[in-house]
Amino acid sequence: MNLKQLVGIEAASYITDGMIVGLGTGSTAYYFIEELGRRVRDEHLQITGVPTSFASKQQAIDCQIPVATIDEVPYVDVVVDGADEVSAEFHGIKGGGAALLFEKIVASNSKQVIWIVDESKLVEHLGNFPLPIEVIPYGEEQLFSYFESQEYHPTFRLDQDGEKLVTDCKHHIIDLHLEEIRAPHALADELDHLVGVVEHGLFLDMAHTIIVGAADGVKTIH
Ligand code: ABF
Repeated sequence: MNLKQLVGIEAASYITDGMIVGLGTGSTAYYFIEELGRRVRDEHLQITGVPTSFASKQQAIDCQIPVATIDEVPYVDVVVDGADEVSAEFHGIKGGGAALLFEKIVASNSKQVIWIVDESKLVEHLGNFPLPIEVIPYGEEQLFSYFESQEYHPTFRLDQDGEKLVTDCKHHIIDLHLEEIRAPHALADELDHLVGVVEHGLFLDMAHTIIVGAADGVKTIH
C-alpha cells in the first residue's frame, strides 16, 4: 500500500452515517473516494458525496456513492481533499489538479476541512509549487503581462495537446513561479482584487486537520 492509499483509507475511516462529504480531487483523494465506495457497498455506509470536480463526481458515481451539488445540500460536514503544499501554519497551495475553484467553494461551505497528503507536501514556506490562478479568458493576456511586470514568472497551464488547459468552468489557469511566498495573506489580497482572476490556489486559514502519510506511518495533525 502506498502513502496516498494509507492516508485516503485513514480519512475514510472518519466518515459516519448521515454525513454530507466533500469529495476532493487528485491522486490522493482518489483513494479516499475508492475506500468510501467500498464502505458504501460493503458496510452500507449512508452518505451524500459533494464532488469538487467532474472527475471526482464520475469516480463517485462509478463507486455507487450518492452525489449532490454544493447547492443541493444545506452544508458539508467534512471535505477531504489533497493539496500540493501545506505549510507549518496549515496554509496550503492547491490547484495542481486544476480543480481549485470547486475545491475552494466546497471547502468554504464545509464545517471541517481535512487535507490528505504524503510527507513530501509539507513545507516551511509556500511557493516552491507554482501558484495556480484561475482566470477568465477575456483579458487573460493583460493579467499575464501584469504578472510578468510583478516578476511573478507566469506560465499558462497547458493540456496534453499543448493547448491552454480549460477548467471544469471553462476558464484558463496561469501558474505563478514564485519560489517562496513570505506574505501569503498579502498576496491573496492582491490576487482577490485583480479583475479577471476567478480564484487562486492559496487556501489560507481553511484546513482543520492534516493527515500525513510517512514511511513510519500515518500522522494526524490538528
Ligand atoms: C487537489 O489535490 C488539488 O488541489 C491538488 O493539486 C491535488 C494534489 O494532488 P495529489 O493528491 O494528486 O498530489 O485537491
